[in-house]
Amino acid sequence: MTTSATAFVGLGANLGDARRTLAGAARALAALPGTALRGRSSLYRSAPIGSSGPDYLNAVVELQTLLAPRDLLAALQRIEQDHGRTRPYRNAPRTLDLDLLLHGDTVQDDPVLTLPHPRMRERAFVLLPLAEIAPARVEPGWLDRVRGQAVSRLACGW
Ligand code: PH2
Ligand code: MG
Ligand code: MG
Repeated sequence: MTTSATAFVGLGANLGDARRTLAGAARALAALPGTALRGRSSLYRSAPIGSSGPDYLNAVVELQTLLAPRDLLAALQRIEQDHGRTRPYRNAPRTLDLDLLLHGDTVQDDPVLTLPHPRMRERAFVLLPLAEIAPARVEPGWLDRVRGQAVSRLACGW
């Protein structure tokens, strides 16, 4: 039997019209087969961490999906490419980054995909939007550890 999972995807962009790109990406996620968009955080702005270029816009969305983790990852990479993503070097500025943060309660670590996302706990730009839409998925104490990272929630919508 195919089972449906609740998945969380982190979105980021710091090149081009980031807000428009994130909105287009959310539409593309909602259009994936067997997938519904169940929630979206506010938009958050932050300086690049371990990266360079303009400030990032970040957000997190919740999906209900029949896609298995690897199939969803492949779909995220296709959507990144459709939005002009290039990978000239690690952490390069990007038009669109889609990170699979959580897929149900799946725990896995292989060369293709690690779940939960291995760096999500270190990043305020992931934890703050995730806590906004799914506080139960953010463990007590995680937010305290990223308190030094400046991230601002935008009042404007997507
Ligand atoms: N993504 C990175 C590296 N650094 N910094 C911010 N503020 N937002 C990001 O999405 C981001 C980053 C690698 O994926
Ligand atoms: Mg990323
Ligand atoms: Mg990524």
